[in-house]
Amino acid sequence: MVRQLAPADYNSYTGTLTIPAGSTSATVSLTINDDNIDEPNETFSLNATVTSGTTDNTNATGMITIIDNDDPPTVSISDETVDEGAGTVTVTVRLKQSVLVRILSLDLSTADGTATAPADSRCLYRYTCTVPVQVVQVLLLIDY
Ligand SMILES: [Ca+2]
Ligand SMILES: [Ca+2]
Ligand SMILES: [Ca+2]
Repeated sequence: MVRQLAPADYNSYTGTLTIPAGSTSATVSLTINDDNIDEPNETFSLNATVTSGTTDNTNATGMITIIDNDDPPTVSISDETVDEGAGTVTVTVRLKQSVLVRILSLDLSTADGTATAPADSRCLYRYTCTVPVQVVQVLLLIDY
């Protein structure tokens, strides 16, 4: 009997295999599924239990490694236009062309253009300022 369960990285497999007398091997074909996720190489195992015949061992395991073929995601930051009176500006850090399966950490910093910090920040007309850098809100989105 052969049946396949829910597919993901590979299709699970259950079946029986016969190695004929006079032979030293037989093969089984397992289905590997190509996804679009940048991820570490993945492994699964094929396990066998001897149900008839005489062998030195009754169980054997083979490890299958699936080598990832997807490029890592590209990071981009949105360009924004904001009114001076808005107080804050929301900037989007976006990942393109991949689905995130690992946590991605970014260090963020601002750099002066024609605007300078902190003079052009929201602290301009305040006597005290406790915000060391221009405040930005970051929203991490994922493009599928
Ligand atoms: Ca995969
Ligand atoms: Ca792929
Ligand atoms: Ca992949």
